Amino acid sequence: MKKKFYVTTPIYYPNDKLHIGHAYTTTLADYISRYKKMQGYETMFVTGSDEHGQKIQDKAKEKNQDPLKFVTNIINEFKNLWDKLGIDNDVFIRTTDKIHMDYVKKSFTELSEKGFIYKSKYEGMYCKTDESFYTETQLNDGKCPDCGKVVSKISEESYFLKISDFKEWIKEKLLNNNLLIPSYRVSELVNNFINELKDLSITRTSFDWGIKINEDNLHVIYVWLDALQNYITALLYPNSKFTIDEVWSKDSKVELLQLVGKEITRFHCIYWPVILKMKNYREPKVLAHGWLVTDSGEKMSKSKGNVIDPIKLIETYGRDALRFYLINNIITGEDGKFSNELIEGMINGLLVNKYSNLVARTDAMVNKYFEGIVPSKKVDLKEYREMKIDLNKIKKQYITYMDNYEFSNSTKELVKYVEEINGFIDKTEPWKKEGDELETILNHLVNEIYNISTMISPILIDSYKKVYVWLGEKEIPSFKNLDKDFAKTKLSKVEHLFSRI
Ligand code: ME8
Repeated sequence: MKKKFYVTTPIYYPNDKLHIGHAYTTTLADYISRYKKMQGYETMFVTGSDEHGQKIQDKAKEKNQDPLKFVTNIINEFKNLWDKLGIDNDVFIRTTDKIHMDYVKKSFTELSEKGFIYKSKYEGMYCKTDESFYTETQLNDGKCPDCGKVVSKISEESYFLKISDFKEWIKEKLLNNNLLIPSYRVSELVNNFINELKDLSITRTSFDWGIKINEDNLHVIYVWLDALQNYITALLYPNSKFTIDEVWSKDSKVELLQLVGKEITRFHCIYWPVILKMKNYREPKVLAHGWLVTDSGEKMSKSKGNVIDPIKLIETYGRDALRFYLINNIITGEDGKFSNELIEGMINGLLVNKYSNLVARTDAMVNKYFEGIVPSKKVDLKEYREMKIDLNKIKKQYITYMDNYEFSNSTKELVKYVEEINGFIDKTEPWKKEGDELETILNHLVNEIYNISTMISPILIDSYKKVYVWLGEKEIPSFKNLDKDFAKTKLSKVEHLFSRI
């Protein structure tokens, strides 16, 4: 039976267009999902939109639009972006879809019946931008610790989820169960949130743009209980490849990865595991990545107005270049900078000089010396031996990084490989060679380009195809098919891969 892999991104708020930060998370998810497919997994990849809540309702009102109409327009832009970026998700879940809403209502009833929900009164400091409550001690100078905006004191009747009953349980899970990577974020979470863990307010009466509960018609479900359950309800959609039980039951064999930005780790690593536990399901596995920041180190966010539109970047640089920058240049887990200068430097220095040129030079030589037909390996070349290219070792190291979700390290391994092959050209100077030696050099080059392009195919989704067309390669990329010999292949015309900016 095929191994199975389930990967999710946060569902983003459609209060505005998405920016490069959202593109970052979704690109990582797409990368790991395509990689797992190459490894022979059956994969399911979910992304979507988190459509309820006061923030959205207010924004729609500002525009004089019905909230559903307002968000639907924005969601079409989400989908357009994912399409342009080559995101290959299976399900796009909207929290306003009936499938999701019905489940969330039923879930409220189920959790009530199990005794995990009670009605009381909420008093606390609320940040509208982040849709979350903070205790006085969590505030920064009286302002929201996440976005820095003014919070307001709120007092209203609310239903609560008995999260605090699970304080010791979740602490133990966080400390011992690898629930959250990178692991250095665990102590942050335990120190800042677990010790003060309170029950979670899960309904509101102050706005009505939300899922109404069956039990009490004044209350709508407050965003996080609604939103987090998307990771379950996505499995009820017609395009779902797996069932809820397959993914979430305690004895599930499905490999799981939930990508989130570090600011929502708390929700995904405290509340979400507890909700799952209440339903008698397994724990999640969360990877919390860092933020994309501006040159001056400021987090890019809609509320700060310093965001970059990924559609424009795709139009200027192409999606392969953008995907590569996000995966390679931002150290997975840490904050990383993005600017036009930085991506242009990467494109010129790496994608053009090292990769695209390697293909163009090899193509030119095979055409010039052998009329476009890849020659055979004739001799054992000293320069090749000395490089000590060990494809199995490279592959193993690359796979280890990927299986540990060290995305930026995985590409470094491939960059090293490309650099060695470029070094091989510099050392052998094929234009000065002839006969068996020349044939052997060019044969090596073509075969290595195939290996590199295959391994990089989950990121450079258009470029690898151009290389495959050039080589007449019809198979879909797979680790099993590496190390082929293209001797005697008639090369097609190669489409240009990357241009200098
Ligand atoms: O939080 N750098 O939605 P959201 C990197 N609806 N990633 C960034 C980023 C940045 N500067 N800015 C945003 C929500 N992101 C909730 C989630 S899930 C059940 C509900 C990415 O639209 C990152 O993944 O505010 C972050 O966690 C997410 O967008 C926040 O998106």
